[in-house]
Amino acid sequence: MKLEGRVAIVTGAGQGIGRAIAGKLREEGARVVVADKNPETASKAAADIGGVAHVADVSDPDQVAALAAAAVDRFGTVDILVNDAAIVPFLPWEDLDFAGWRRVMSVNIDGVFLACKAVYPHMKRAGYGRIVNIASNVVVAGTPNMAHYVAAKGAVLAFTRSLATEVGRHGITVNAVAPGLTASEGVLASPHAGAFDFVVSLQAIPRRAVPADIAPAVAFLASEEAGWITGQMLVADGGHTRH
Ligand code: NAD
Ligand code: 4PL
Repeated sequence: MKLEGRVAIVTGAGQGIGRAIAGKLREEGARVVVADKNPETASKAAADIGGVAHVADVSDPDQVAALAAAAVDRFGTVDILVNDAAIVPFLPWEDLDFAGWRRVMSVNIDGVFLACKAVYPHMKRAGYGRIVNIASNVVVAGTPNMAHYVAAKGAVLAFTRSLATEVGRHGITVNAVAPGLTASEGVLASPHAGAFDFVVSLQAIPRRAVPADIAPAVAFLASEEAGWITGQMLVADGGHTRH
């Protein structure tokens, strides 16, 4: 098992892609903190995969600090951080207002910043860390009806590259995984579900992506053996986009 003994925090792990990632890291031997703002799904996912639930809104600095502290209290350190929590909106440009823009920024990029800040002292002390940020292939495809989300994911990608440069000397890698349209609970309950036929027609592999398609890329980048890969974006989208 690639992640035996490692301690991982996965945000947004109550459902969807985050939950699949948390399950995969657990299967690979990691001790996993299943973090989500939703207490019900966090508890259920943690019970199902054999992880520990922690309720936290990643846009709240105090809650994110408490999340990292709880992981360290329980397991002694944090080796792996997966920033998956995000709002996935469907909103045409003409209906997008500043409050909606700010809300998406506060979760989708501020949340990544806060979680990285909270775990960094522990990774620096250990001289080891693996940070994997969930971006999206929308930064390559220019997907419509979510301009604020696309902008935030572009920020996640650029931040990934920059942070990687600053923390590499401490044995910490920082990478992004970029899924394409994926049948998570959130997407299936949104107007994005109507885009599957079109998106599948653009993919090299012509079927719907499911969360389990994304998790292995994250587990690889979270492993010790991926230590020479940093500042990168690994696109897992069935060949929809190529960059
Ligand atoms: P989802 O909506 O099914 O699940 C998201 C989870 O994040 C939920 O459990 C939710 O409660 C949690 N969450 C939301 N805001 C939070 C907050 N402020 N604090 C803590 N937890 C919060 O979403 P998903 O489709 O599984 O997406 C997961 C990740 O994958 C996101 O980063 C998303 O942008 C990315 N992504 C998704 C797709 C897709 O098509 N599903 C494609 C590319 C990238
Ligand atoms: C191609 O990240 O990557 C819709 C919704 N379509 O959230 C995404 C594509 C969505 C995507 C995404």
